Amino acid sequence: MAGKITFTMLKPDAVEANNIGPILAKINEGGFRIVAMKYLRLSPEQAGQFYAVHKERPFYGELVSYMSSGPIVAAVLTKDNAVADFRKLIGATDPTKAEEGTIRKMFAKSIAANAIHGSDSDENAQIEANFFFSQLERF
Ligand code: IDP
Ligand code: MG
Repeated sequence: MAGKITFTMLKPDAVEANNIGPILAKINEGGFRIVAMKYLRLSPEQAGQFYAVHKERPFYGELVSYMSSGPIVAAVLTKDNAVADFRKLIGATDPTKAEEGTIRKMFAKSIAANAIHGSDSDENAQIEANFFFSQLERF
């Protein structure tokens, strides 16, 4: 069976727009439980490390400076089939292509400032959760 945890960040645009509450409500309505959460600001070094897989992509510099431009909320979520179901809930990377009712369609400003992150695999969910949280329970 697919894994039970995924990792998310509410990105600087979502925090700046005061959308933490509405987005967390959507996450709960989607059937996810929040099992770890913190509010913090990434340094450029930390943002670069988190997104190291995208180092060769043309938007890497923009992404790193954007993700360190203001505070974020990082959280670990649980649900059966968490990774795939959460990707469905947040919608496409480009909000103009995201389906109606998805978090990115509702809250994202642009393809870079797209409101929210969601892990793309069970393995990355664990790696990303461990990047922010050191004392995770086992789920
Ligand atoms: P994802 O967040 O939907 O998994 P990825 O392709 O993994 O999308 O890209 C990571 C993040 O990089 C995106 O969420 C977005 O913030 C940013 N990004 C992706 N593509 C572009 C682009 O073409 N221009 C600027 N930023 C981008
Ligand atoms: Mg991704």
